[in-house]
Amino acid sequence: MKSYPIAKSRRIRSTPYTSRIEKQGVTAYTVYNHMLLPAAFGSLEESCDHLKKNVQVWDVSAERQVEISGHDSAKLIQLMTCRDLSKSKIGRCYYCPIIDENGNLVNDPVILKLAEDRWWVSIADSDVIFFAKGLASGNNFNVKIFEPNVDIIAIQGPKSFDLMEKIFGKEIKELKFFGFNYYDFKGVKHLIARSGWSKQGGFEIYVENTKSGLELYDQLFELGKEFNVKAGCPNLIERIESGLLSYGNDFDNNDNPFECGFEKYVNLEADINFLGKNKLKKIQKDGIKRKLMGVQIDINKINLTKSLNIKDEKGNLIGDLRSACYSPHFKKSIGIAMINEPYCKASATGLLEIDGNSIAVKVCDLPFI
Ligand code: THG
Repeated sequence: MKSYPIAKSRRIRSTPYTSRIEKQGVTAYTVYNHMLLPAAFGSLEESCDHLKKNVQVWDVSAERQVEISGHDSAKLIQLMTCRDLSKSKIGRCYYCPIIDENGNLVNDPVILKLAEDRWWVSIADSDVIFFAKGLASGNNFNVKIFEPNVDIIAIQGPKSFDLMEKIFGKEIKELKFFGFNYYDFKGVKHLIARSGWSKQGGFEIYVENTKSGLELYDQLFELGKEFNVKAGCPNLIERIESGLLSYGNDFDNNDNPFECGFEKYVNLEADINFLGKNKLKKIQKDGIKRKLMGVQIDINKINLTKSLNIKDEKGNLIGDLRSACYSPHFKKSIGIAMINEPYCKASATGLLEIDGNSIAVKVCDLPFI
């Protein structure tokens, strides 16, 4: 497929690291939260293999923060998510579905509790800031909402622990999954969380001091030589194999959290107030009619640019394929699809039309690995 360059402009924001990753060989961008997000550094298969064995440094500045602070901030945060945050702790990250008045998904951020009255909502690709501002003004909440100057660098892969120890000392290895704390780099404190959009382990550095962050970025590559460090980015193959879902690709504002397998983050029994709570109670009572499932696809190359219909042998629609890639691990193509009842169970089969050919599809559970 022929590819076309993105015409850069002020509207498609660069990051502090853009000039660096361009020197390091970024070969494709996507746009995420109106900002450049690297999508490839050469072959996705080679990058996936490298990520599983070594360490990569990712410019994920596009994971923007919505800062919500002030007297009613905890109330507003809870109003936005169906996950019970009443017992949440400072220094912890929480993966939280954001839900609208219909019980549908608006975003799936990581929420960081910085203080009892100060939060960062680390968003996926939708304009959560306007949703938050609308709710705050409609409810006369006493809050301040803005996008702070925070640009995340992710350090991912099995050797990320040794690399981070070299820079921040051995305390960094004691950080628990989805915990965060502040660590010193040459006299500047950086918020570092044990998190990241891969299942290979690692950290995310929420850089507020850009100058120090750029120095840190260069240091990671300097000290990372012995660990075979490379520039990378969220990897399509690794994230599909791991079942990490992508807002806008696998699900969007037409889908509810039960359909997307988020039920463990839906707390309908808790004594909390959130948007869409009654709608979600009804959806739970009535039961869902479709579900996000894994699919194995009988083809050795696939590049989705839109969702594709999956049909039964009679031509009836049974679902739509929303993400897909060739997986060297499984030696076949795999994908994430919204599958209708009664086909949304492992081992159901269907057909996909690709370039005029009919391709066999087999439904399976998520995650693949
Ligand atoms: N890190 C930060 N911000 C982000 C992302 C991130 N914003 C955008 C996007 N990614 C949000 N989506 C996700 C999806 C999955 C996870 C994190 C963010 C994730 N899930 C773990 C899992 O599924 O195993 C853990 C979830 C849990 O606590 O149970 O990490 O990556 N800063």
